Amino acid sequence: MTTIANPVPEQDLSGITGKHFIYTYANGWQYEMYVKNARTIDYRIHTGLVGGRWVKDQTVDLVCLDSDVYKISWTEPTGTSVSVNVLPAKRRLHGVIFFPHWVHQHPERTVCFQNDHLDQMADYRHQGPAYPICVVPEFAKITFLEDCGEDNEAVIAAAPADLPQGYADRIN
Ligand code: FER
Repeated sequence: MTTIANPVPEQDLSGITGKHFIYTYANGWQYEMYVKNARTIDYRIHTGLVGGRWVKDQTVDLVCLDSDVYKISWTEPTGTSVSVNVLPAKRRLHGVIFFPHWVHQHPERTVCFQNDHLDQMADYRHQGPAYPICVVPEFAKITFLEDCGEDNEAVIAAAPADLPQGYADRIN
């Protein structure tokens, strides 16, 4: 039971840590996420405004809201902020992406393996402009889901363009 003094429900993250999933938002954008551990995700963006972008070791806030309901939130080095609700068993996801104005104007600047360009991203973020923020709230269907265990560096280890043919189209 939660109370005013203790509003935090039981935090069992074992249903999300180690999970690797591919999902398509209602606007057609296809994303892939690996929840490497309770503090860290790796991801690839297959299609959409910043398709081709990929990132390892993004620090996140991960919580359990209820059984089979998780929320993952973070701010990117670019200044883009994301909050994603994930319901793995229901294969349902809802993401809200908050793009700074400069990313919306010049998405191609962020399409890279970000880990190799962190100083460049910090420069762009500083340059801005940040405002107006472009808010993109969308539901998505999880089309592929597997358990890879925690801290597996092989799950997200190549650019979206260098994956085997059909990699992101697998359905299970
Ligand atoms: C997601 C939505 C947005 C996601 C990542 C982003 C891994 C990142 C966007 C960006 O940095 O431009 O569902 O999952």
